Amino acid sequence: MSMGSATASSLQSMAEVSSETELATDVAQDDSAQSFKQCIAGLQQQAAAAGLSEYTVNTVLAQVTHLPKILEYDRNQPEFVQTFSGYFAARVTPWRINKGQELLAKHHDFLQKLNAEYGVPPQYLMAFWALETNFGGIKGKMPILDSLATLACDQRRSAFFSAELLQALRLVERETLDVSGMVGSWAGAMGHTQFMPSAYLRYAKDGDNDGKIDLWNSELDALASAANFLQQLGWQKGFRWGREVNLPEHFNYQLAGKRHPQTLSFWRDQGLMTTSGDRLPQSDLKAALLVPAGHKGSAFLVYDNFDVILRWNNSEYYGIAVGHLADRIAGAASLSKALPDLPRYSLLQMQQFQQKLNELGFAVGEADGILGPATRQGVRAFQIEHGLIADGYPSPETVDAVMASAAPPQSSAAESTE
Ligand SMILES: [Ca+2]
Repeated sequence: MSMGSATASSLQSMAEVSSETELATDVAQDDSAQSFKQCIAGLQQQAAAAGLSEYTVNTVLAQVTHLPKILEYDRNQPEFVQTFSGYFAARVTPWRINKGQELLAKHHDFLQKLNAEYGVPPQYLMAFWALETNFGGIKGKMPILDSLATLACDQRRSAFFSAELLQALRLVERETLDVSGMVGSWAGAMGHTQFMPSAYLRYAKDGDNDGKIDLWNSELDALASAANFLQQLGWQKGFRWGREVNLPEHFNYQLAGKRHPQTLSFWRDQGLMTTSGDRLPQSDLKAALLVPAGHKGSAFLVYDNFDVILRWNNSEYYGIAVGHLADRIAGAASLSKALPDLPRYSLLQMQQFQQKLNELGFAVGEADGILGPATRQGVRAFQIEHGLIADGYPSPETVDAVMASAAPPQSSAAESTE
């Protein structure tokens, strides 16, 4: 889920980082305990007004606890910028392909039923399941109500988490859940599929027909819920997510980017080929071209269903990993190119690089260290002007050229890329 995109695996490393941070003084803790109490009183009023039962309002909600470590997770920023190669290699693994195939066989009949009902092929459900919780292996252990209450009473995203907390309480009532078993990620995502409370209420299904929807303990409930969720997000039956393609020599990389979809016929005319060397079909189907690791890495054409994957978790890396893992579980070959060895920039280096691009007049927006569409666009414009391959990827060559442009920078991001 987007708010739960802090999946369990990234949570573990965050926990390691933040365990070293000591908490505030006793005085500050007294203050925050007092304001938390007041905040909960306000939420109790909201819950009562929303029609939740007196027991839920005065007992369940009254007993939630402030968890300062949740705020540490929320504030934590990674030190290094994630590369596509690093992200992909950690998520599309031989173990996951094998396990996905095993589970595909185990649940074969049920998955076929889901495919008929929701139009989502089984391998995609396996891929989401793998990326969200490693097939249920890492579902998160944070108490959901405490986590959501802590975030609801913090000013950063209070409205969002207050709403999710009320939905979580509604869920407790509807499913008669035992609150102590209601655990998940620090940001409130639950069960095999890491659904936020609002998604659980709205999209979860009783796959095993026992009269309850249990995303923690029932694999069939989780799979049916994922299929229903994807259908509701707009999954187009009979279409794939995308595919890896080969680009011709001297390809015009200005055509790449999520924001520039073109028809398959257009891409065919540009000389794009399948990885087995065939021309693309003539078709009005729209597809955008992604080159997430620059011109040395694989290129992908992505269709409408890729956007559906991004509605589950808004990250192009995530979308490609889910799509490719699904293909692999269904028996497809690995990527046609090795993952390129990409430089590992610190967040600070990437921010300095973005700032420099802004100073040079290549507007990349806020220098947040994130390699998003605006940054790729600005990098591409710089590359064109400097006769570099305009793939929008900050290769060491590009970073060197940017940082060496015009007035000498305060520190060179290129130095540590060696
Ligand atoms: Ca059930």
